[in-house]
Amino acid sequence: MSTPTSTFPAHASLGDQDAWWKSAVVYQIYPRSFADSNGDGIGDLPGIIGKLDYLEQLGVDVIWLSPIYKSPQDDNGYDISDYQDIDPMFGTLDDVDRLLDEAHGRGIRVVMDLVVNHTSDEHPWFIESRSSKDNPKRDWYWWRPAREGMEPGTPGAEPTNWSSFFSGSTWEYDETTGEYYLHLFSKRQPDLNWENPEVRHAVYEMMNWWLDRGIDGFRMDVINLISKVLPLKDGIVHEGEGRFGDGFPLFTNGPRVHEFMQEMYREVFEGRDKLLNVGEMPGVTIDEAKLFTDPARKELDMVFHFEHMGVDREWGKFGHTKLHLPDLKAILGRWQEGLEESGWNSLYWNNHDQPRVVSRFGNDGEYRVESAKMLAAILHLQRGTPYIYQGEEIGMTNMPFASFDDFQDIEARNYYAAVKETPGFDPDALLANMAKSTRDNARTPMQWDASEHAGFTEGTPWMAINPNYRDINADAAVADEHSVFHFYRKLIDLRHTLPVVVNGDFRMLLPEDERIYAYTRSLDGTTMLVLGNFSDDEAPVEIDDVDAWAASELVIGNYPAQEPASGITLRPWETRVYLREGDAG
Ligand code: TEU
Ligand code: CA
Repeated sequence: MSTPTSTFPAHASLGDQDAWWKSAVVYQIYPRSFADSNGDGIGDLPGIIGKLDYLEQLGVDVIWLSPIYKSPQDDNGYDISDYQDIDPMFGTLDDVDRLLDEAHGRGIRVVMDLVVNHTSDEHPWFIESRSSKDNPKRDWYWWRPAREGMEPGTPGAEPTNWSSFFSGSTWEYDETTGEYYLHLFSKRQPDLNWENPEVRHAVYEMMNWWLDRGIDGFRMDVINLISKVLPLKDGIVHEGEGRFGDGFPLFTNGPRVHEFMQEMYREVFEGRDKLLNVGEMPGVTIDEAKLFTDPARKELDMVFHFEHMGVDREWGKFGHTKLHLPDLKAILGRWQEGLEESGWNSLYWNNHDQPRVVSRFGNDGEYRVESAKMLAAILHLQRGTPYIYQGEEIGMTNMPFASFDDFQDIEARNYYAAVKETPGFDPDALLANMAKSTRDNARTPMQWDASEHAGFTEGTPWMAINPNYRDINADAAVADEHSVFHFYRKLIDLRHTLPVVVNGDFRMLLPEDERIYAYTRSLDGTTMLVLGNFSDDEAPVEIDDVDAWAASELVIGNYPAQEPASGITLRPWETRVYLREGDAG
């Protein structure tokens, strides 16, 4: 196997070579829906290799692969039964080696998804653990007897009253040994017991095996859930939650999580360089994120928080409300300010768990292209590392789901099964809400061209393809110099070439404006003004010395430049990015 010498670009903006990821852009691939090379309707590794030229043209520096390991696919691969082998549906370890060579040869690093809060129930570790109470691996998972005085297997007999992310209890009764095991997610995703040093060291050994194979880091799935408050106890029961209590505070950012992360660093990352390690952290706060990402603490490089992913939700995942822009600005502004001194932000609108941002926060009809570009500019020019989710760069939209049967995701299917029997259940209202926020929106196949099945597969796609693929596809985008794709390419280039984008101080403007998102970045006497109109209306930008800004250099925009009579009035979904010398703004 020829290993091309890797030519990782050292971008102009870098101060600290080890923090190369400060000027990098990451592209997330959901392999099952990215590109199918063998006609079985499921994306695979050879399919990804075939698209590396496209990703190189886009200009991304890293690809993050959602799990490709052996898995029964209960949660589309986030239920792993062998951490050191590839599920045949995606390919082989040789395919991984080829992907690494081909990506590295193009200056693109490869980060793998690490899912170690839980395994699949088909993992050999769990099969042993569940086999008997005195099996040596019994304590690799969380086993507990039924609640005192309760009949095992009956509702309420679970050891704690926690509810799962995927509905129902977090405990599954196992007849074999008459005890329950813990699963924060599906019952086929038993939680590993990180209190057990044998578990931790088995995980570190596997991580080292992957890094020795040549990968460039990890995206760590729900890594802030690995430490639970002991002893395990009930959560507070909130109004409307039925018999379930809120376990979230008892398993999120737990008492030993930093100890475990620092141990992981010592056992795995010490002495290695040029890696990118990002922790996915539901419920992480700014104060916690400062601890996780402070370089002096040797834990992680950055984290994904979820605060802005709840901004348009009244209650839970499927209770959608309209975006109130000041709320979004308050959240993202706080995170910019909170991590300015030490630590680092991840910047994202999309991933495989979230609906498509142009449908969620933009206008995916009349102003789909303008709003997709505006959203991209607002995100990418903040301080942090931007993440692009497959299809976001061509403005892919939510899917027009028409029935509960259209949902394939376990989160949506379990939720529907749990609520459809409740009194007053309104199927039409729930379907409308679920269609807007189900994770399925992110998992429809990538739209490559206008041919049958959007060029994703020669076979029958595992999931229906968005019918708008004839107009919205990568081929058309690459061919159109005014497309969302080329706008993303220019934003990525700005991050690679303008130090103010990487290291500039952030300042939010117009926090209360309900249509305009405005902020500045400033560094060494250069100031950048980033503007976005989150509305279908024209909107004036009422900031200090607006005329001076209007007369300054327009670095990027999504409308033809217009000569200002005076001031700045943004057109519907317009973004403008100005650059000035001098500490303006
Ligand atoms: O997601 C963690 C997580 O919290 C999500 O389930 C999120 O809360 C929810 O999807 C928001 O609607 C990670 C993975 O990204 C997700 O795909 C997995 O299902 C989950 O962990 C379990 O591994
Ligand atoms: Ca395939």
